[in-house]
Amino acid sequence: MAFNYDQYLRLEKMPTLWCWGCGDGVILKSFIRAVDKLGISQDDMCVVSGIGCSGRFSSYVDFNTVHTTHGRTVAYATGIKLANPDKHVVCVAGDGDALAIGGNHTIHGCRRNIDITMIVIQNFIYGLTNSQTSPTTPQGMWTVTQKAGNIDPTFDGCELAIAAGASFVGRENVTAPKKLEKLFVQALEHKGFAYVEALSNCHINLGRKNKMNSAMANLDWIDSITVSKRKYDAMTEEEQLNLLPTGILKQDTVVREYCDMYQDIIDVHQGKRGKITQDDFVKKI
Ligand SMILES: Cc1ncc(C[n+]2csc(CCOP(=O)(O)OP(=O)(O)O)c2C)c(N)n1
Repeated sequence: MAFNYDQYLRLEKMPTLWCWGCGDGVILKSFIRAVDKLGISQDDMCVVSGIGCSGRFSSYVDFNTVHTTHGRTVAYATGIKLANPDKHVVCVAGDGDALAIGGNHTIHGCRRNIDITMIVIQNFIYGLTNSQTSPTTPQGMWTVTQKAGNIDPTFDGCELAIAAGASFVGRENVTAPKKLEKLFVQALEHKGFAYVEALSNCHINLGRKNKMNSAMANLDWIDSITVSKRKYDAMTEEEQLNLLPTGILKQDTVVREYCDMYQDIIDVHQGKRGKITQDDFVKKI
């Protein structure tokens, strides 16, 4: 029987404001299936989104939701998680939201390794505001702010998250919704900061002047630049150039999670344990 999404949706908000053929709907449905698979109660889930097409995510799902300011999902989510460590807290942000205006918050969420799942909807462009260059726009592409072609070097959000200390980093493509669902399950099960990049199409704003002005053409292009991590690792550096590996790119289950460490502080103040020392952070291998 086909999966029934109704229980998890705010049906009064339908139809969505997303463009016809936008990958954001695929990501939303994959996420809902992941939550359902894990049996997480809707009351135990909080979705925090920023501003952008991706920001609409929190309007459509029937969980606890917060539609925050541009680039500030991680800041809000950190407060929510520290006050409710037993709940699942998920950020949803666009590539502009997560890596441009919100880049600093993303870095420090990763560094703290707080138990938040961050879904970055990576469509390579500022979608909502009509095609400005984002940190992930490939060099040479047309944007409304760089009509002669983008000269800015391109950011790899997953590499950034790995370097900043996120304990789970993964990437998947909307053309593989089952894999995306599985990656969301793994990220939600992981205790620590999970950075998940969902590659999505924006044929309306990225595609319109970059020779892929249909959803299929944009998705074909995304397919052409993605390769599984297993295959990617077997390639030479030259072959890897301009390709994005998919799947789980990093998982560290040993490093301590921030809410757990925060509990240590509470315990110190309640006289339940001695002061925190460097030994509290020695990795158990
Ligand atoms: C502080 C602030 N600066 C700028 C904006 C304007 N703005 C709204 S959404 C957006 C970018 C959206 O791009 P992205 O985050 O990649 O999300 P998408 O729409 O592609 O999902 C911008 C610049 C804003 N709302 N608030």
